[in-house]
Amino acid sequence: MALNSILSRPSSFSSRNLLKNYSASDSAFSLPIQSISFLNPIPLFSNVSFNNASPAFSSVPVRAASASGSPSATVAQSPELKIKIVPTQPIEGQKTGTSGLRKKVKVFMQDNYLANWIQALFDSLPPEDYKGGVLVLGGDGRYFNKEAAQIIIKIAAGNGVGKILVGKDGIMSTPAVSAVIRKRKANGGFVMSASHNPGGPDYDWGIKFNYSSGQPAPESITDKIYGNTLSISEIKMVDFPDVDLSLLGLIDYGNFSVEVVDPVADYLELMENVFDFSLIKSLLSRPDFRFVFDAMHAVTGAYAKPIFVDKLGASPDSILNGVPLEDFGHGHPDPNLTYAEDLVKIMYGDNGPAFGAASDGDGDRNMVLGKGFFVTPSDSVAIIAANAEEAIPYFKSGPKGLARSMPTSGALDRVAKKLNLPFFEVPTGWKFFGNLMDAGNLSICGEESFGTGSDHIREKDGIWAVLAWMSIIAFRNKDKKAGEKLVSVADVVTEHWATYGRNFFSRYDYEESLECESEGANKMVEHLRDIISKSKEGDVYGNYTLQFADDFNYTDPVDGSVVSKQGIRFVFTDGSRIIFRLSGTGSAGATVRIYIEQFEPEASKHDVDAQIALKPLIDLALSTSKLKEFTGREKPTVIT
Ligand code: VG1
Ligand code: CO
Repeated sequence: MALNSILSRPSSFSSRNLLKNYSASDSAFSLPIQSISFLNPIPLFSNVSFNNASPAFSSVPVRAASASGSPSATVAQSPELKIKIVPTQPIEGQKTGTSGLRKKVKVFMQDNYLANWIQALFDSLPPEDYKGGVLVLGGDGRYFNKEAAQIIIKIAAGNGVGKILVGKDGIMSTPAVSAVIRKRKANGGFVMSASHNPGGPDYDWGIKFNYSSGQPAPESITDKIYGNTLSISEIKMVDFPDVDLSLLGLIDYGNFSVEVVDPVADYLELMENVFDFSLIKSLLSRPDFRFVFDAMHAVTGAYAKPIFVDKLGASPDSILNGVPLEDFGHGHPDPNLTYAEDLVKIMYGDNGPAFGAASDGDGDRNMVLGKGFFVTPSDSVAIIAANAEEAIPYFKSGPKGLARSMPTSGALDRVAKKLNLPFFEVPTGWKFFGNLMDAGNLSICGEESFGTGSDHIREKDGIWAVLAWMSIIAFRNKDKKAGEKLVSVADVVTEHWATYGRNFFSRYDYEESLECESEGANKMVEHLRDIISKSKEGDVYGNYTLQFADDFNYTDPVDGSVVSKQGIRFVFTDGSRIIFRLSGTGSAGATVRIYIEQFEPEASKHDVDAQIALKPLIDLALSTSKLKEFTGREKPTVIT
């Protein structure tokens, strides 16, 4: 019998028969399984009968009071847990991408698929990093998280972890997991999420691992995990019954315990230390200021009400899609102009509110909008950095340094220059910021992909970014009397452009689909690599003259580690850039991303639509790459 099928599921779990319907041997299950290969599947726990199980403990564990103050009881005296060694075989294709391992949920539901990866992870860590230690477990509430949580808990117990802190119902946002790891001095933590990818039986699932600083595991660890997935032969686990994650409290199994915690408390406390909540409250309680937050039926649904409504006084109807759902209400929980449709309609509609924001599946991304006005993420991080010292108490001595991912526009560079701050350009993916933060060289950073954050944790942070923007708007309006015109989001952005110049920026995404097969996308990349190998300074591209073209390499200034091939860039003499990358967060096929940027110092030319301002460069990007020829794609799926 397979592990997945012996795990008891809550009866409320609607699709508990799915596994039966989609077992590895079932011919009906043909699409996703093609991407994985079971070399010789040995079902997990094949020799264990759960009904007459000699459960791994003899007395029923008792839930006791937790740090978060829930029901108190006596802790059960349990003998040492019995560890079960379960034979397994390697499964191909378990290599992590930009942020964790992401696959179709049905791939993860295959026998041992998740269990193998989790065991490979423990096999990759030095024992002192987890034996008897504390790990955090959270997730975005997506389909399969409930089962996955039980698998992770049982394997953690089997590998000698001392304690797991789990968010109630398995819910905890990515930034909150990072915050809890840091606050509770845990050894690391898991996030069960495929982030902005859609969820539900036909969509995606994912897992990320963060280590003790709260930072996403670096490639040195993820490479080791991948290596171990190729040679794994056994899984260590304890087969106690599923843990009830719906009640707060401590469940003690003797040498292992599970503490179900409030996913919001530690995170909220941190936010109260970073920001001036009374300043933000003064803005949200103004009758002439309206705000709306779209949680996209994802994890920030659990955070929005306690923070924005209960603490900061926003009206309850300012939260849209505030209940986390396993399939995100059939939505694509990616906060951009295409997928955050509900919010965009409101903000661009008649009588729209002054401020709108959205967050993604796992709560680490953000989109900020003013009334009928979109703030590009590249501008957003620059504006937060420029205003942080006066508007956000955490930065009262000024930021230590600034950083952005390579494709993100140069707006932040200009702020760093003006404020005379250390500045860093890193590859795409939040894991590259952590070392700079730990070394005390970096405070505020961001990515063009709706990720913004600071060294208050080691992940990008959607709600933090919204609170940062609220702080800036509140600070600018703090002396405004009722009836006076308020400084708007658009005012803050246009003033910023007037001071620093405007970096016009756009990203075209050709998202994975049957039409965008990996083969065409890979050939396009080969073609581009061929061009850059022959290119030289002074080459003429339409109206642009090439300064250089390369495939971005990065040497971490703190630990000296090197990563290469992080994106093909064409940089022109006027500072304009065209960048090409393949996504590392998809679950099948290929997603091509094209990033286009051009700087405009003249304020009189700032009030132009980015698509118009960038048209010549966009055309150049499409013709140089021969994208249509290689991929057959006529149009991007998402334009930012
Ligand atoms: C994308 C973004 C990248 C971000 C990553 C994880 O990666 O471009 O900037 O760090 O997603 O974000 P890629 O490889 O698909 O371009 V999240 O919120 O999905 O964890
Ligand atoms: Co995310």
